[in-house]
Amino acid sequence: MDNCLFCKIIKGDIPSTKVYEDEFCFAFRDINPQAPTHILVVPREHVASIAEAGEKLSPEALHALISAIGKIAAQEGLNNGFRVVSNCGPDACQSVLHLHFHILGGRQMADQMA
Ligand code: DGP
Repeated sequence: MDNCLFCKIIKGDIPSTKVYEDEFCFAFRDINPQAPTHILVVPREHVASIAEAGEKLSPEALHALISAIGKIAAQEGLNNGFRVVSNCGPDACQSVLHLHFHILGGRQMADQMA
């Protein structure tokens, strides 16, 4: 999608620190990290959020996204655990309308999720 920030990052039109890519996914470091490790995993295909991912993405792409999260966590040495967050819509403060999973790790997370 032409005016989507994450589509531009996937295409390389906007620079990012890539940590992983495959046929279906792209992952890069968050510009405003909220933990020692903070990575965004996104599908190459534009979908706005997880609310429409099940309908719009192929089973292969959905599987690749979940697999990528595990591979990246291992690659980053998050052996003591990590948190995965996908903000969806205004109530969750989603600011970029291209589905993304935050991988947060490298410190003890708060007990409360929100
Ligand atoms: P969310 O609020 O869940 O939509 O998260 C969007 C995230 O995207 C937020 O943590 C900051 C990150 N972000 C925004 N613009 C850029 C950018 O240009 N580059 C990178 N690497 N991350 C960005």
